[in-house]
Amino acid sequence: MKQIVISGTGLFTPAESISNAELVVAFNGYVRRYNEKNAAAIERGELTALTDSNAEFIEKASGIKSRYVINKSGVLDPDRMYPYIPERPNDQIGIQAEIALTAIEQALKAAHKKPEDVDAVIVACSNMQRAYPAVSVEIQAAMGMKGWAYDMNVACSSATFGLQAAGDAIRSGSAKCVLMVNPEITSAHLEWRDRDCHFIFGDVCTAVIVEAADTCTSENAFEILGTKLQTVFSSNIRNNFGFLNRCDESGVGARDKTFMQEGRKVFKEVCPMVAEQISTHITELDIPVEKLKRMWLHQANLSMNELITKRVLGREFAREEAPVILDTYANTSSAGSIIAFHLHQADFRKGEVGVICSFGAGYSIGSVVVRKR
Ligand code: CO8
Repeated sequence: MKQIVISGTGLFTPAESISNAELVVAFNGYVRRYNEKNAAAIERGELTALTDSNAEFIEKASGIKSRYVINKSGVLDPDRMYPYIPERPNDQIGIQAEIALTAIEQALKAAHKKPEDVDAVIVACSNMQRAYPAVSVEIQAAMGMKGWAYDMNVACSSATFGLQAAGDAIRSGSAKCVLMVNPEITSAHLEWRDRDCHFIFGDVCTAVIVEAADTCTSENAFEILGTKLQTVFSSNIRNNFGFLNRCDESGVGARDKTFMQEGRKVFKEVCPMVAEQISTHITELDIPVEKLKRMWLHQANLSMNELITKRVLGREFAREEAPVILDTYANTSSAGSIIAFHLHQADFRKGEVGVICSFGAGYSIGSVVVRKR
């Protein structure tokens, strides 16, 4: 079977970042205003008073210290609590395609490829800015790439599912060199006014070049030894925003039209599934766990990643065995495991093995076992 490789990765990080302390000041400002405005209804028991958030709680519960965002001022305005991202005319590049360009250029450079070498583009992320045309087709045009492009969404697992799709396309002969890109503007679909989740997400874009080993000229490539995907339906992470919304006016703008989750349940149900999947996957590939140098895990929660890593390795572990980028980037949905891979792979020597693993809404889990060439 044709050997598939990851020959380059890239990362775009927005210029603006919000610390937990800044976020909590804005959130608590919103809470004060809400409670003052609704004092009479709260007094009558018709509404529940909102409770302050807390920066220490956020770091302790999640491991997140700050997050990058496309726009900080809108999020931190207690009268707004959403980013300002102005609509653009149709003859200008869209914001989601635009944030992809820097990451793509880095990935192409690392892979020693030019735009004309790429013949397929897959945009894999948890939300697209419009129904159509596909963001991937816009990116393809902006980069001057040929071939075909499509968008796909498997929430936080989009990138690992995208890597499998890219490998399959190359193996089947429908493409030679695939660009897989994850432009995540999570700030636009996070409910910044909900204390339970307002701290979770950040914006970013990652890009990956996938090709056959025989066309690869990058000195820093990883062979994909195997991909394994799993989905099990659950509504514990859910967002009901969609094209049918206007067909029932009663639900327009309701809380369920942005990100919602039962965080505790997700934690309890997903951790064992992820550990089991990684262990099974490496066993199927005849890789003893002692040979696993690194796990580039989805970045949703620090304790979650510690639990999964301990279960897979069966022992205490050093931080570099499961690197954390969550502290500065927060949860960037599909991009998290790819950021970890991009930033923490320079020390890999030929033959060393690691696993990229993502998990999230669906539920969905994807693992991609790689070996340094
Ligand atoms: N400040 C202070 N206290 C708080 C706050 C806050 N901000 N929030 C909650 N509390 C309080 C609660 O009221 C509760 O108090 P009490 O015990 O008195 O009732 C206490 O803290 C504990 O609350 P929780 O049980 O909710 O807190 P946890 O310890 O479970 O931590 C987490 C919450 C951090 C959310 C945790 O459950 C978690 O990380 N779970 C895993 C979640 C996860 O992995 N989700 C994956 C989602 S990502 C994905 O799939 C992509 C979706 C698509 C992208 C969407 C982009 C927007």
